[in-house]
Amino acid sequence: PGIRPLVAGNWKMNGSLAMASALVGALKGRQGNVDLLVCPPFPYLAAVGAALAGSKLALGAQDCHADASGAHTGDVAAPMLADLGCSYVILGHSERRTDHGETSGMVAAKAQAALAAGLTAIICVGETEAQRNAGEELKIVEKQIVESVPSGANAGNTVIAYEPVWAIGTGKTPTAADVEAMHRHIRALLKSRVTGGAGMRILYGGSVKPSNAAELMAVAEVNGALVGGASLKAEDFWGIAEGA
Ligand code: G2H
Repeated sequence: PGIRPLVAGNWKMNGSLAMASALVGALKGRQGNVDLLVCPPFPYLAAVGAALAGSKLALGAQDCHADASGAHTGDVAAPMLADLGCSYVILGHSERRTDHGETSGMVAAKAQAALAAGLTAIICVGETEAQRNAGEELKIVEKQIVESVPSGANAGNTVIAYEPVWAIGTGKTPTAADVEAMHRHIRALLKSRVTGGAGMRILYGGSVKPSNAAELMAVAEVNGALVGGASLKAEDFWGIAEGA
């Protein structure tokens, strides 16, 4: 109760400078009853940050390194993101766990770096289809949370995003009852393990769109959405925000 929803757009590896400025231009004047966040690819962060100045939209990135600086060619450090005006960073998205072999231990180290830089970490967890079919989803997600959430996490600096891997970009979504069972399980775990766990946001992600947002966002213990494909169009993203 009383948790203000967050609707976060994860642009993934999509867009262009022109698209980024058009999308932000269409969103920046709006202010609903939720917090809105856009997470563009690294090369567009500075431009999007400048375009967002003075608006209520927050800026976030899609990954960071676990070290604050150093010899890590091609990587981006959390203090650099803070420098650019980011207030959030998405960590441990299933695409990074799969494409880059990120383990929960690595995600925890990145999250620790994010918190040290003053960023809010959005830590992603979720089961595969095979794991759900085997009835292991609660156990798998619990293990991911235990291993991915760093010790300094609290309700102000960390957000959990539950994204069933089989629902990502597929158009498939779990039933409201399945989402509720998972989010209640996560809430109980956070309450028992994390400072302020009762107030930590738990987002749902995976094929959220304007037509299903209101139903998903009305589920108990769902405190917003992490939106991929539908965050690339201003009207869709706004439609989701209005449903939240
Ligand atoms: C899940 C989600 C955003 P989509 O990855 O993180 O993507 O909404 O396209 O399923």
